[in-house]
Amino acid sequence: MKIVALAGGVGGAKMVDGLAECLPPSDLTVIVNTGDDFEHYGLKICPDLDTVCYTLAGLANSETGWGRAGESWRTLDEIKSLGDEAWFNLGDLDMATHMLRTQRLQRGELLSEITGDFCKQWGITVAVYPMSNSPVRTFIHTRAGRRLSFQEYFVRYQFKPEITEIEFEGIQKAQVPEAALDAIDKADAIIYCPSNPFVSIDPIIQIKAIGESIQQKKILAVSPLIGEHALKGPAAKMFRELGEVPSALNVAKHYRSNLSYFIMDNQDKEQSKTIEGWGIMCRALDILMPNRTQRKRLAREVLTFLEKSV
Ligand code: FO1
Repeated sequence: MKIVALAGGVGGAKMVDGLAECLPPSDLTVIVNTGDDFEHYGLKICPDLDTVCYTLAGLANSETGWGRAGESWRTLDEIKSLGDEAWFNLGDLDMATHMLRTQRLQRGELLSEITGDFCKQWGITVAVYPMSNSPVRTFIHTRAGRRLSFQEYFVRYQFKPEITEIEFEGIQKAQVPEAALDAIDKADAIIYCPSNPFVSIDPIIQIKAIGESIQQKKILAVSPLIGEHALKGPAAKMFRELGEVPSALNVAKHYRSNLSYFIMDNQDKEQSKTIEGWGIMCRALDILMPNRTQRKRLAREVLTFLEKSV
């Protein structure tokens, strides 16, 4: 079964890792959010691409989910001793990725090409694409009237500021890699990974070329919430601040227009009746993925559900 997985953040990377354990490489394509990307110390940083690739390559820091395992912080410590606030934690190993990527982008290479080369070097056989080769930047508008880059909001201010609006700068001019659109065209199903609906999945599906091409496809979403809580990050808080109760039901409602299947946690099973009333087939599973075995287990259950339904 050919799958295209849309992913961002740590939850998305875990789901992708599980799917990569269950599918032959030729049957899995990953399209990753680049709205979190930003320039820092003159380096182009692509956190979600790196989180997905480090996870697939078994290089990721297992405590945080992002950055590298066995990381050292000598350069960042030196940056601090030179008086910089150093609010974004860039490790020495991670710095190599950003330096080389930045140099190659400045030479005019495409982000998708660079990512493909890095995947080869990291022994990743699954196809991983950025959602756009041109910049798409997520900005968070806050109640205090500020327009924060995603990383400033998420890391510098620990997603404390109250959100009033989310903006995807550059999304109208997004250039989706041809191979990513081709993979959607050939896919049997699309999986929205358990990532933040507002700042990880929306930036991908709101790109016109992607939104239109997935319309013809069977789409399954995995809830990033259990009860009223996000497994990680600001998803639940964003629901509240944007006027919705954080719930599996409201995640399904958020994606409703073209969703065929929805996976929620066992804890939220009683919400499936309402969601199935919208014509969306539901399955309640244990959606926690604390380790690689559980990632594979959940991915297998999701694929079995799809195979029986598509
Ligand atoms: N997340 C943090 O909460 N604190 C950090 O200092 C931090 C640094 C960082 C460096 C590289 C990278 O690829 C990711 C990093 N992240 C950090 C995660 C990043 O903010 C992602 O955008 C989130 O995982 C959400 O997608």
